[in-house]
Amino acid sequence: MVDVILGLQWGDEGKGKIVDYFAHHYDVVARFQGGPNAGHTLYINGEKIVLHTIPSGICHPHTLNLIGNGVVIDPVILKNEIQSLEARGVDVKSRLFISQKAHLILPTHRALDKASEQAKGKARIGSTLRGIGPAYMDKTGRNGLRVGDVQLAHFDKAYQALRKKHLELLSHYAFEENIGEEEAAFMDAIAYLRQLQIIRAEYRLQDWYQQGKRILAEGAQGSMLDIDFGTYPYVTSSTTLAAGVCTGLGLSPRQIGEVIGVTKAYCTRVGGGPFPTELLNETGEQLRQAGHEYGATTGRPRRCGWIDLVALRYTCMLNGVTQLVMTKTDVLDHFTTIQAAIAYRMNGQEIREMPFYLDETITPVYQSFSGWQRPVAEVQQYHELPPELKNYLNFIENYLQIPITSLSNGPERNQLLKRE
Ligand code: 2SA
Ligand code: MG
Repeated sequence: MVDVILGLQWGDEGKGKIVDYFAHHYDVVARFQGGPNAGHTLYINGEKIVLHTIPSGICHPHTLNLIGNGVVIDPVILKNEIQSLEARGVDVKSRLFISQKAHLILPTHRALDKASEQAKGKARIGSTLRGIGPAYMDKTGRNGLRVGDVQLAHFDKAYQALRKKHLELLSHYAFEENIGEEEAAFMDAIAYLRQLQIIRAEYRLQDWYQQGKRILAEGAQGSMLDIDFGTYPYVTSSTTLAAGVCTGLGLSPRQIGEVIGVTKAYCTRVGGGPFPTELLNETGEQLRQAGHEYGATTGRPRRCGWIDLVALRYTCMLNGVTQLVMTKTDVLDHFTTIQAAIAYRMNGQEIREMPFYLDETITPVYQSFSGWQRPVAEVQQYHELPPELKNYLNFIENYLQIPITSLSNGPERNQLLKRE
C-alpha cells in the first residue's frame, strides 16, 4: 500500500520533518502536487535544509525520490536545490526521478503571478509569487509545457509560442518586467534538467509497487489550501488532499493505505484569507516568536492562532485520515491557558461544519485547557508527558475520533515521541 503524509491546516504543519522521520521505513518518497511554493524545513545534525521541489526523503541514502506529474517545476529552483544538496554531500542525481508529465514553470509564469497579485490589490491571495497559479492555469487551459517536452525537438518553438502569449497577457495587465536575465537562467536550467532521470513515472511507480517497495506520498501546502475544499479563493492551485495522490502520481484509489495527517498544536497561515482562530494580539505574537513562524520560502511572518477543530474535523474527513501526528507541542510550553475552537458561531447559531463562506462575522467557540508550563522538548516517552498536555491530546482525539500516534516536540529528527 502507498501511505500518505499531508498537512491538515494551511501548510507549515511540519510535514518535512515528519516525512524525513518516517522515510527510513520507505523505499520511495514521492511528491504529488504543488511546486516551489512549498518550503519543507529539515534539521539534520543541527543543520537546516529547506526543500522546495525535491521530496523530503532525499537525505536518506536508501530512498528513491519521485517528483510526480501533479507537481509544477521551476527548473532554476530545482537545479539550485540539487546543487546545494550535492554541496552537502547528498547524492541526488542517481536517486531522483521526475515524471515526464510534470508541468514547467516559465519565467513569464512568475511575472504573471506578480501581475495578477498586483492587479488584485487588497484582495490579493498573498501568493508566494513562484508562478504556481499561472502554471496550473496553463495546465488546465491545455497550453502548458511539460518536462517531457524538453527532450523533444519542438521544445524551443513551443516555448516561444507560450512566452509570446504570456507577454501579450502581461501587456493587458500593463505589467512590465524584464525577463531577459531570468530567461537565460531558465534555458541553462532546462539543459541541466535534460541530464536528470525523466521517466514514465506512472509505470515505474507501478513496477516499484509490484516489487513490494514501500511508497510514501508527501503532500505540500495544507488541506485548507486545497483548490476545491479550501478557503477559496484564498487557496493554492492544486489538490492538496489525499485525492491528489491518485491524480498527481498515477496511482489508483485502491492503492492508498495509511493517511497520516499532520497538525500543529496550534495553527498558522501565510498569505491572505479567512482564519477564524487568528490572534491579532500579544498571544499571537508569543506563538510567532516561540514557534519561529516565518515562511520557509518567502520569509513572511506567519499569522498565528489557536487550533481549529472545526477545520481539522473537516480535513480529516476529506482526507480519510487514519492517524494524526501533532507537531510543535513544545511551542505551547509557556502558556498558562490554551484554547481550541470546537464550533463556529454564525448568525447566532453554533455550527460544527465549514460554512461555504468564512467571513469576519463568524467567530470561534472555544474550549479552554490549562497549560503544562514546563518544557516538553526533553521528554523521551509519551507516558512521561505532563497530564495537562495529555488532557489536551485526549480531547482532540475524542473530538476528531482519530488517534494521535506521534508527537513532535522539537525540530530535530530524534525529537519525536511514538505513542506506546
Ligand atoms: P501560491 O503561491 O499560489 O500557492 O499561493 C496561494 C496561497 O497558498 C499559500 N501557500 C502556502 N502557505 C503556507 N506555506 C507555504 N509554503 C511556504 C512555507 C510559504 C512561504 O513553507 O513556508 O515561505 O511563505 C505555502 N505555499 C503557498 C500562500 O500563502 C497563498 O495564501
Ligand atoms: Mg512550509
